[in-house]
Amino acid sequence: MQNLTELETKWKGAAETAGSVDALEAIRVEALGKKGEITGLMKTLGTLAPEERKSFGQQLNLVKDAVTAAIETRKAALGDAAIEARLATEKLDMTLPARPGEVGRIHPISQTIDEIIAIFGEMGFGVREGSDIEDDFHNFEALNIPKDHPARQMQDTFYLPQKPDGSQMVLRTHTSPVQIRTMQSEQPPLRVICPGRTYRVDSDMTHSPMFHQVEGLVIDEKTHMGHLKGCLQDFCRAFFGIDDLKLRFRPSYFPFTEPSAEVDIGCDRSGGELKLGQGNDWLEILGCGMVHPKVLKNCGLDPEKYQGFAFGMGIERIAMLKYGIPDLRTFYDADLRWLKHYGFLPLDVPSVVGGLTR
Ligand code: 2NL
Repeated sequence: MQNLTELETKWKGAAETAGSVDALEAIRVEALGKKGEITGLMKTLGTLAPEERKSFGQQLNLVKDAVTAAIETRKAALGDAAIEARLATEKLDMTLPARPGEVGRIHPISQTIDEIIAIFGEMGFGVREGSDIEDDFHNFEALNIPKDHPARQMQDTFYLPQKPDGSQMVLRTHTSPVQIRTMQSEQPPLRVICPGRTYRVDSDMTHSPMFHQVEGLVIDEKTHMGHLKGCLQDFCRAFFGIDDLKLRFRPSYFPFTEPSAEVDIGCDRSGGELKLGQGNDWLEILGCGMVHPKVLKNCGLDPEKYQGFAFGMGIERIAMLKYGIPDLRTFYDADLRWLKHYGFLPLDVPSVVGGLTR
């Protein structure tokens, strides 16, 4: 069995001597991230005999708490020092004119959102936006996500401090609350897409605690799965600019849709690089389904009269695929050289007529 004292000493030592916020974050991921050493040991608890599991589990939790505390302490110290250093050295004169010949760039996330809006706009969809801070009802309850659902756990959702009545607001974990509010305040027929920022407690190479999503919602009296398939097929073909792109609808599960499906697009991985629209492989790009009758009811719509479909996708992911951006984390670095390479000129306004791709 692992020597837990050594484990604690090792990671506390690493945290206390970390030389930068980045180095400290790397240590956190190695120790406590989804694939971290301590997290790995947590996962082995299930294989132990009950007696052993209890005592080892308790000790391991103490180690986890101690390492977490050491990281937090070091983070505070490094953070203060880093801010002081930046304040002392970085002064920007915001009144200076732009350099002649230099043009600002549109961030690939903004460009991708504008492209999605242009495609769905052409199909008759409107755009709705909401607040990043939501209540439990609009983010979870109305969506038929039960109280004990894993998505609600502290590890997945950012909770705001408790209010006097005991309730807690959350940073929205998807843009669905915007659609819930649309169903509550507008009458069908509805055709809307909801792009925006979303938040989950997750940070590693392929996950950012803040990311972007777009969700879509269509509600009418006779809207069916055929409309869903046609709509998403037209979208994918227009977005990736591939007229004969193949789609596969794979049965899946979401609490808010029934039936539910995940959509894969055809791709080729044989040559070591990924080619969309060729070959015999599949790549998952979005989730969808027919809005659950309970969700309609929760929004005050009569499920006997109305039905419809919804879908959701991650914007970073489809932007990376379309524009060949290899690393998720670079989206948020505000690196001007990166922006000059991957960014778009202000006059590159997406429109379906002009063709969306450059
Ligand atoms: C995914 C899957 C999905 C929805 C989102 C939705 C919203 C309402 C009612 C019913 Cl208000 N459904 N949204 C439905 C299916 C899938 O997202 O993979 N997103 C990244």
